[in-house]
Amino acid sequence: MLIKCITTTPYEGQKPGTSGLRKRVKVFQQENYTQNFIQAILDAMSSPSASGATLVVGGDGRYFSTEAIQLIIRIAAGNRVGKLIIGKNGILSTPAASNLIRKRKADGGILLTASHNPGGPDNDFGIKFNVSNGGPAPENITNLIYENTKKCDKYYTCDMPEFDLSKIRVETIDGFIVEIVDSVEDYVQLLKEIFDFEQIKQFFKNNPKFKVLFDGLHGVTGPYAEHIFVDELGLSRSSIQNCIPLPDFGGSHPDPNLTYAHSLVERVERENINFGAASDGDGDRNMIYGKDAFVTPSDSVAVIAAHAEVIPYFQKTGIKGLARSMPTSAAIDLVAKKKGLEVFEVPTGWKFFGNLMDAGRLSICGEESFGTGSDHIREKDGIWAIVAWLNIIAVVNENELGSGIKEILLEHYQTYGRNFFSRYDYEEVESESANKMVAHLRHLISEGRNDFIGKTFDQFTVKEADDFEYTDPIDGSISKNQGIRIIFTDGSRIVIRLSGTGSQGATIRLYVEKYSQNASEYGANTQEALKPLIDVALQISKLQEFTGRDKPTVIT
Ligand code: VG1
Ligand code: CO
Repeated sequence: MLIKCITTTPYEGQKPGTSGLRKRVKVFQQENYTQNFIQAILDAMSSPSASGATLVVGGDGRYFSTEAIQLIIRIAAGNRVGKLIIGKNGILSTPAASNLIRKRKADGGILLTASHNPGGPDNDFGIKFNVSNGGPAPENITNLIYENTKKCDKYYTCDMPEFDLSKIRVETIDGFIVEIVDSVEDYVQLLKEIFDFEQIKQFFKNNPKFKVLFDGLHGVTGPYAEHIFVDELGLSRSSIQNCIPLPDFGGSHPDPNLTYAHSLVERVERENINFGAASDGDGDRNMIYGKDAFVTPSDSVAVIAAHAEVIPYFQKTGIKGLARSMPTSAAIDLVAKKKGLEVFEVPTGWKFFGNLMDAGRLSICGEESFGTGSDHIREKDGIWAIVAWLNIIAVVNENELGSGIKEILLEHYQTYGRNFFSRYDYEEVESESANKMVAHLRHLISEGRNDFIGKTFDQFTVKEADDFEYTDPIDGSISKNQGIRIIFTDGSRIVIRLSGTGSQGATIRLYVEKYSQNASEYGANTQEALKPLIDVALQISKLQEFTGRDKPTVIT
């Protein structure tokens, strides 16, 4: 194996965002663009350095994945990486990759995904680096990767024929080991250790009228779902749809929400399906949807936390603490309060949960963006959340079928009150106007602060306002400017931040939350309940004035 040093020039803008580097495929296809970034990742590794390290490699199978994996194999060999563990055909869901890193005690992993962003030659690709705990690299490492990209003038590679990714085996090439592993097996094993598969299976057997539909949206979860829902839990094949992973996700948006998972939503309503669920391109997001009952992700994680004692894994480990990302509704905080647990509020992005989990202070956490998970791995986990709901439903209905998704939600509201929550996304806004809007908001809450606090808009009076700053309780690292928060005296809240996962222009996210303990409101329509608050958010932010947008691209 002849190692070669190739001269290259740095590219601008290779800054990892909320979850890795995400750009158009065409950007990654530029000469040495992908090579530079991979070299920058390997150079950011220390203790151990890349030389001699073991890395897991895989992704959601989107367009350009196999080309990228061939590059990674050669550059890893060029940097004298010890071993690569690669999912068969390059396929690993993000949760499965996180599990594999932990199980095999690897030093990290390179995940090839742009999550829920569309795929194909004209759409997005992404590369993310995870560290040895199985979680996304923390900010000090992503910053280092970025610094490395800015001065990247060479990379190491070697001459090697195309590596066959389709056969499970171990190959050693001059001391460099490449192992191709089954993409699904270890992950299924993990879930079987966490949940009571027998009880769920029995529940389906006892209640043949309880209908389930899972939608893989042609993302990576198809093979995982087939194995778990059909082979293990005994559901019929017609209980899963869009479960063949496609490099372009069948031309659609692999994002499990009411807009993009509409085929699931329509079937659930038309066929009276009791339990509908979907997952995103790389398998870390989930949506739970029953007839007439959409579960907001903020509620979903709160419900799972409230019922966690029925899940065998938590019976063993106990529930160490709960957490949510800042824009996520405070529904889980109320569960923590009732159970006497610690609850943490971290910036957007899963990387902030890892330290708390490693320190034994966090068991269950979630994000409003359809992300739910636990300390079984260090990524959010779509199928985990779906099976968690099924495990809860099986136990709650042990004696008689009476509680579906809707009943469980209502019962939750009766115990804890209801946190109405919605997010408005304004996608591909001109960066300059988005930045101007943020500058306007920063000005409002800083210099103009004295007259802003106490000011009344419609029925809402401003109590506090800030740009969220997080100090990691474990390592003390500080993350600034994580989103503008405006909190009103009645506990309602507006949050505005710019997305860190887009690949074109800017995406403005506007989050609104209102808490109610009035039982007559629990059945209310979310958009109607939040209308006055949304109007105030638009008034304060001057969003329309700055961006020219009179309505959002997506509402969740
Ligand atoms: C979005 C979500 C965030 C999530 C991230 C990655 O980030 O808001 O909650 O962690 O995507 O999800 P942003 O910066 O665009 O708001 V995924 O499924 O890409 O790994
Ligand atoms: Co994802």
